[in-house]
Amino acid sequence: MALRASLGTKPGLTGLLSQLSCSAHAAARMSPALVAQRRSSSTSQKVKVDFDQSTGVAVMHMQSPPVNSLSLEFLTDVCIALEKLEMDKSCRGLVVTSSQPKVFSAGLDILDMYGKSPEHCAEFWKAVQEMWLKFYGSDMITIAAVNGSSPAGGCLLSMTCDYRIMADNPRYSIGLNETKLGIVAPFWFKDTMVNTVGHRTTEMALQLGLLYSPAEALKIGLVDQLVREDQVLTTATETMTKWLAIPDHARQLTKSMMRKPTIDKLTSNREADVNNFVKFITKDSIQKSLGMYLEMLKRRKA
Ligand code: CO8
Repeated sequence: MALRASLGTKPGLTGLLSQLSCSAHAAARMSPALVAQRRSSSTSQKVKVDFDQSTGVAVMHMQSPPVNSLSLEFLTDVCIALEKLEMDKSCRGLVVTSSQPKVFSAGLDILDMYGKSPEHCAEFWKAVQEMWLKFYGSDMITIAAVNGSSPAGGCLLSMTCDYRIMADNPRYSIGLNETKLGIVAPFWFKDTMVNTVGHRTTEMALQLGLLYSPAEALKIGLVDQLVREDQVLTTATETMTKWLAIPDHARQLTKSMMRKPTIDKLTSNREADVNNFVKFITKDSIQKSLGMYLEMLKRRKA
């Protein structure tokens, strides 16, 4: 406890075992003036974070136009923002949402995997791993406010969260559609989906590269709740209140118990996973598939 106080950081899931007595409640009774002072906002070009210290809840707005595709630069900004929040002991919950119309995130930036050097691909993949490790292993309560389409890496990002609320708009879709691009979701994408919707559903979803409508996603448990589009963020904030009522140490230990084996599988194989990715993605046949997919995206627009 003393260590946590002096460093001003969260204890970390492993450190929690020895710190079961730590305080679980950040919300203090404050005057309105003090409450106003305790709202802070930090912005990189692509990530805006609003943190309300009176509730201990931050909202991360992804604002990387046009479609929040997860480029190396964007992933780096997201990881830095997340790291800062994780280090702040007063931040207990995080809502992740999109500032872009109609899209939560278009997944990994294909341009970071197409026509790039092996060195660049390796750098990029390390950043993808880092994002997943940080979100999936976060001590904070994480809620995805999915206010638009969320294919592939976008779906992965939302699945790393503890709870998913999606806009009930049949034009939106969510899922791991990698096979449709001629690429293969790596084992930790697969594991995250298995942990979310179960083995059989994942097996079909991954092989067929299925993108689900919000109603279908709710049915298979890929998202937890559908609400009207203009209510996604407010519902996320309301839902957060319920999660905040649980003592942090108990919830965090439970989260760790559920997720640690999946996380350990990647952390003990990170380098091999990077090498596999680079070897796979730089193959001529895979590059050709990605090129065709990019063409298809452009044609569809025309
Ligand atoms: N990466 C790069 N650029 C993209 C991406 C992307 N993922 N998605 C869209 N764009 C580009 C489009 O090409 C278009 O560019 P331009 O304006 O230059 O023509 C621009 O963004 C806007 O796109 P749209 O006009 O299509 O926007 P819409 O609002 O109509 O549609 C969608 C938004 C639904 C998100 C649509 O863009 C879409 O379906 N995008 C593709 C999504 C996708 O399939 N992503 C998969 C990425 S791969 C991944 O995340 C996991 C890879 C795991 C690798 C494993 C290897 C071993």
